[in-house]
Amino acid sequence: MSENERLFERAKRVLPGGVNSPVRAFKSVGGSPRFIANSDGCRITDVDGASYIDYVSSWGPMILGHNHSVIREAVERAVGNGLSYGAPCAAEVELAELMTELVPGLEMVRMTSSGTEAVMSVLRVARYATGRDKVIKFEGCYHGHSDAMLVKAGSGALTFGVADSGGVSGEVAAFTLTASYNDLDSVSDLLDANPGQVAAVIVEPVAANMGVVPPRGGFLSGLRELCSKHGTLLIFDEVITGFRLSVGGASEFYGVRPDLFAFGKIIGGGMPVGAFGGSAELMSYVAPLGAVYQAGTLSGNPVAMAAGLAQLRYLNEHREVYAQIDGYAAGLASGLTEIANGKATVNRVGSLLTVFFTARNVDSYSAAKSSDTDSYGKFFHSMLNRGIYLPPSQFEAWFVGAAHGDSELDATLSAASSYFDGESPK
Ligand code: KE4
Repeated sequence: MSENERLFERAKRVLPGGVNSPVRAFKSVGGSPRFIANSDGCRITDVDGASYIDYVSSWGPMILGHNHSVIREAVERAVGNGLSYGAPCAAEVELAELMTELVPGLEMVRMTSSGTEAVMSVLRVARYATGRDKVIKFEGCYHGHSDAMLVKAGSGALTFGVADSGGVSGEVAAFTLTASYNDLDSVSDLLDANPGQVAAVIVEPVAANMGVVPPRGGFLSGLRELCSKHGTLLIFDEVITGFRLSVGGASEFYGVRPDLFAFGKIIGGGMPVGAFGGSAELMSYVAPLGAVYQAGTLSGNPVAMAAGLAQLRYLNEHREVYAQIDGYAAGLASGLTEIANGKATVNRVGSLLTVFFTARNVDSYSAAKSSDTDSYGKFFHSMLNRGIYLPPSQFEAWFVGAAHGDSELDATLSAASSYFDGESPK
């Protein structure tokens, strides 16, 4: 038995499913997860000493690669000054100042310790600001695991949401309505059916949690217009896209300005950080300034702030990184498209991509769900065995970072060729 398997057996005795986050368990691709011992650049190494080119990148934070010297040194300095104070520190001010400088329309932020917390809190602000209870999300979009976001569409006759997880009460679910991504009519229908009742529409500006599905032309601007018309606040969940698509995130990349934002991942540099924000007016509702209570023991933690600040400063001062990672992802996407030769569809936005095992054009959740997940599982393990670590689910994004280079691109395409050639009839 390998050390990975020994650890997984131990883990399953004390951690539900042997993991601290479900997607890590390899359930949708089969097999046992790899327990990672260390990481550097674009590579991770498991406890059995096997090394992989990493396209999970901790699910997005490691845009500069693992163990980047600028981030490591900033963390080492911060650790020398103490781990946590439970009191304000300069780094949280500096990170908030940089974020509000970089993101158009972002005037004030509150730090949290996860993206889930950021989304949960920003929805509370939206409900208070509008005096309305309902929110609209999109099927297939994921916004963390707060109750109101673990909801799916009710039956056709109903516009009320129904729980999409155990333990979420029906009463809570009823206030979350579900629309179809890239389908503006589905949003206007829900807004018309719930006049004056919808506090917010929350959207991943680039859907990445159904796999990468780009917004159709006019979709995001259409949401902006619909929300303005109905007095509903538009929330961009930029936990993935924030500071990834550009230094100003998706709102700058697409030129559409939401009322409120949620952030995470990259602003933590690998440490636990989330944030939410918007106009000073809307954020003035947040305690202790206003009536919306929101708090956190480790919010603005000095070590986490140091990591996020180091990464964001580097991205701001080296904006050529965006062209570099987008260029790598473009080469990877076009290479994979050619190699798959119609057996898979590759979607890409910036440095995010997904290989969908379907011949269909994937521009909706239903199209994404038509993918053959068994084939993805075989592809995943074929690539893993060749030293390429992909997301262990068809419905996730691949994350390219600045440490991925030509040799990794060649190795990835070569491994993919071995899979697809092996699949082609002789
Ligand atoms: P966290 O609570 O995991 O920090 O963030 C939740 C979240 C919110 N919004 C978006 C758009 C997200 O993608 C996420 C979390 N992303 C997943 C990956 N698809 C995290 C991986 C995991 O759950 O283990």
